Amino acid sequence: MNLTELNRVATAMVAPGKGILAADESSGTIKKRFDAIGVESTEGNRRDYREMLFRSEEAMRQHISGVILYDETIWQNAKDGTPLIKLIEQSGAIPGIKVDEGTQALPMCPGETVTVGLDKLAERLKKYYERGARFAKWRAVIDIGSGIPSMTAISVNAHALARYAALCQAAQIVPIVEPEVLMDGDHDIDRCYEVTQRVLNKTFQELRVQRVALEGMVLKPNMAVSGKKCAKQASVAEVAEKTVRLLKACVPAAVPGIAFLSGGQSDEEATAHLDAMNRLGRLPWGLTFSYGRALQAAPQKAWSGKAENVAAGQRAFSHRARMNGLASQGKWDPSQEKKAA
Ligand code: 5MM
Repeated sequence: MNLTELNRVATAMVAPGKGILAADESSGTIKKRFDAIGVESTEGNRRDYREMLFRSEEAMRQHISGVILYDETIWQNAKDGTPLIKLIEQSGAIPGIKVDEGTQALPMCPGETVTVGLDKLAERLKKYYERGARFAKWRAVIDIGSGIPSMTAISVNAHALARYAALCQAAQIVPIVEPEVLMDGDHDIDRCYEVTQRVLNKTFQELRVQRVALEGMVLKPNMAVSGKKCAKQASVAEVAEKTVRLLKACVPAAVPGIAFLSGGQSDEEATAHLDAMNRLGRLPWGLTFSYGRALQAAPQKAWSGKAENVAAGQRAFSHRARMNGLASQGKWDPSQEKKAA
């Protein structure tokens, strides 16, 4: 393992003004997104949609450091025969790959899941590296509810995340470690804080036990936010202050960067939260975005599966990428949203 090179890639993934496009929706998830805009989820439509994003010159060159791909996409070619992964490389962004195989019910733990995909992972990573992937992603899902999460769910998911991360580094691939505490539910921000703290502490304990080099990874956490159904929604300032406090307590400074998931926040909320955190002063790590929905909802709607809407889809994507690029430097302002509209 070449740690200097892993650290170089991880640092580039969280470069100031840039962040990660999470375009790694599995077949089930992309179908849901396409259903919402009335587009059939065929292989061709998935290709056309992602090609539209990766050919968005301004967004890709200036605001996107890396793209997380799904297995189908990393082997797909654009309409003109260029591999989609080459479009990403040509834009200067780094290609990455989702390598988990989703979640399964966790035995003896009703309502909880464990993320699977470790079998044959070493062989798969080798093929992805040869294809050009320089980072990978694995998402663990922790739900908050009555009596959950259990220590069992936190522990087995942290163990799997660390196993995955160690395998990635051995294959010269930077692992994005994503332990997502869901924001569904009616819990308040303090409950989210407390659960996320337990999850992050256990995850970093496992990473150390399994000898993962913290300098060669990126963390992709949720923010400390109120549950979607909570009557009292925390303000932007409270989310920023509590999230940064939480991360400072749990994430060693050796980690080069933290790239948040959006988790169901609206586009503008996700941007405002990131911006407010970056305005809080000097932080030990780079703090940026690795958004799926908060980057793609607008371009999906603008495109709606029609070739004549490609330019509008690219404009919508570039706008969100630019807004989040500003937020990653604490330079965003709501008036910039209005100006573009
Ligand atoms: C883009 O969605 C990713 C893949 O999800 P599925 O395996 O469920 O299809 C997902 O892992 C994503 O990278 C993160 O959850 C962050 O996405 P959001 O939309 O929460 O920013």
